[in-house]
Amino acid sequence: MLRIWGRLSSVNVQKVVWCADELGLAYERIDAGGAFGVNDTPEYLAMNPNGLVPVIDDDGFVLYESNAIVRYFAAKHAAGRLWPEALNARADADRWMEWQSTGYTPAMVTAFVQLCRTPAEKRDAAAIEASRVKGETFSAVLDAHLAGREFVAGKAFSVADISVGCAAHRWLGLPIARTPRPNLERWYAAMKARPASKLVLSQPVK
Ligand SMILES: N[C@@H](CCC(=O)N[C@@H](CS)C(=O)NCC(=O)O)C(=O)O
Repeated sequence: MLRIWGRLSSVNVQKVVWCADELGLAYERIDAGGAFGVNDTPEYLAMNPNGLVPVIDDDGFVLYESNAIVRYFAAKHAAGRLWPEALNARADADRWMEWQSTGYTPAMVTAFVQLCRTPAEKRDAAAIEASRVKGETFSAVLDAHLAGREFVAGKAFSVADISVGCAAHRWLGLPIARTPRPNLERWYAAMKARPASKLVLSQPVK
């Protein structure tokens, strides 16, 4: 039995849920984190001492860190497909997952927290703008990369599309002014058209 802990509004939980749906896995998802709590209980902290979501329990194998979980699912259920086996192709997909988790998502996190989780009267306009500008810089890199490309890494859908796709979903859903990015927007529309992304990419950014 596969269990996934985490609220669907979390970008990191979204990656794991989209990947599980892409692979057609049967799972139970338990809301945790944010207003749901759960992630501060001793039982939860025994699974993830960081107290963050997501966490999975796959027949007794407990794992946290969203990108590691996505790669675990892909390696277990779609070897050579969602996570390429050829070394260079695998490194390319891994590179974009790192880019998402260490660059793109952190760039926009202040804008997200300020605009979606902070009461209007307590918002810091300068911090929002600085974060928006950083998000634009990363979005420009992704847009240029996607010119003439159907997928983020290689010639087929991969784990990189899932991780970067969830970050792009947040970026495109933020209530901010954005520079049009035709390649990014075309690729995102294609990601959104995938049946397995329906649950995740229809989540409001909040
Ligand atoms: N590097 C971790 C980051 C996990 C993380 O920061 N999760 C956030 C939600 S996106 C969280 O648990 N926040 C506390 C909460 O939701 O209560 C991963 O990719 O899984």
